[in-house]
Amino acid sequence: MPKKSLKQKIIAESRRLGIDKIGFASAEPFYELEKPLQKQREKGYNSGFEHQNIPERIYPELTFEGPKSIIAIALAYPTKIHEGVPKDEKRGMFARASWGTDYHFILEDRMNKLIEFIKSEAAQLEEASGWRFAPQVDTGELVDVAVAQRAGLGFIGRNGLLITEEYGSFVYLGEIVTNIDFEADQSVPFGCGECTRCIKACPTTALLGDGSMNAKRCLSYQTQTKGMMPEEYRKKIRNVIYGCDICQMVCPYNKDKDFHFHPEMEPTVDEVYPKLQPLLTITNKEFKESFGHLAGSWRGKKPLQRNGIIALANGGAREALPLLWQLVQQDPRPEIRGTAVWSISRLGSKQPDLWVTRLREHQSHESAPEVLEELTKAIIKLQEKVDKNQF
Ligand code: B12
Ligand code: SF4
Ligand code: SF4
Repeated sequence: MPKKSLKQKIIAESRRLGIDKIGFASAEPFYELEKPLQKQREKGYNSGFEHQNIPERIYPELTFEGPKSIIAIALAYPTKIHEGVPKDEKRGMFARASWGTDYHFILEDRMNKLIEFIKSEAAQLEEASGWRFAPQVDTGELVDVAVAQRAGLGFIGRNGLLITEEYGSFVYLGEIVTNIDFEADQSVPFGCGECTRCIKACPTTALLGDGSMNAKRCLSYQTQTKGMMPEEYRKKIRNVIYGCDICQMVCPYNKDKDFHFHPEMEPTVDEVYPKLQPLLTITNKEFKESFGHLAGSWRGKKPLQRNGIIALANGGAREALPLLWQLVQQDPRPEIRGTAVWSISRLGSKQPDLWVTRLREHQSHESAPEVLEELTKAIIKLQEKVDKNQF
């Protein structure tokens, strides 16, 4: 069978399987990424979540010998929730890439089905016995946006993300490296023009202007770390306890983009806008049941709880003070105690003398350096308030 007709059959099948966009690229090395990847590493601008072996990122032949093509796919995800978000109590928010079932499972499922289809087509062909497939999404060695760009799914914007014409950047990406030689699609030219909206809107100046970023300054990264969050980022996350959507929300290519093609991706309000106080004392079992299927739970509950404590302070939730004080006294995790101290220093300013007394008292029971540091800063801040009130 000529490869062209196989390609057409794959495209038709991809539609049937609920793959929103598909493209074909050559499996030539990604030489153009070598310098940016090295530079990012030298400067310490990596998040640490990306695949660490740079040659494997550049050379698809290190995935398996003799790859010829890469099939790139994109699935569009919703940006608006249909349910209203109740104003009952303070809630956090997961960024949109963590709405519904973890996209890794959804894309893996689609790619595996597509591979099955190609294999079933191949069954009639002798040459097909040696065909190989390596599907990957996010955690694989390749740079997903670079593959998608080469395969013609869209262009890489100044926010570093793959922007498609039809769905904007609110798409998940995956790819299948294969040794079938497909005709490659045309890549899409850079489409940002003179626009710099995302760069101006990024609250931490993480975006460097050329599509690259200092990932350590990105709020998405900061919400996924396990230790204390550096103070400069705490107010900036507002109530978002996982990820950040700002450089996508401001992008003109994303205006009015909101696709609900995949039932598994539909968010429910209590999952993606969780009530913050209950989140802070949830057991591991409850956490797994309520949030375990979200992409944003991959680092476990601690970072989300830490961010939830910050979000309570950012939302002025004084009603949470008793719970925060309980955490300071009882939680075994220093990051949780330390962050709760910080939130008390902001929420306790109506009764600064009470909180100075309590926090001073607590200093003698505390041994973790990060908590002691937060206690010192909180006491100074609240004492200033006490002094000011006396005049
Ligand atoms: C590590 C990682 C992160 C890190 C670092 C992000 C980063 N940009 O490097 C953190 C945690 C911060 C992160 C955040 C997010 N991520 Co992320 N992340 C990844 C991951 C696993 C690796 C990325 C990587 O290799 N970076 C290192 C190198 C490649 O980046 P770089 O040195 O800056 O190089 C870039 C520039 O040089 C530029 N470039 C090169 N040549 C040219 C030419 C021109 C003209 C231009 C403009 C640019 C350009 O392109 C290079 C590639 O981006 C990928 C999955 C994968 N395997 O690829 C997902 C991935 C990029 N993430 C994704 C998503 C959804 C997000 C978030 C939106 C999630 C959220 N809501 O919080 C944010 C967006 C932040 C942002 N603006 O990038 C999606 C993006 C989908 C899309 N439409 O592009 C991916 C592809 C996962 C997936 N399979 O769907 N992520
Ligand atoms: S995700 Fe947020 S913090 Fe990260 S680059 Fe975009 S706007 Fe900046
Ligand atoms: S906001 Fe503007 S500069 Fe940024 S990615 Fe979108 S079009 Fe490009």
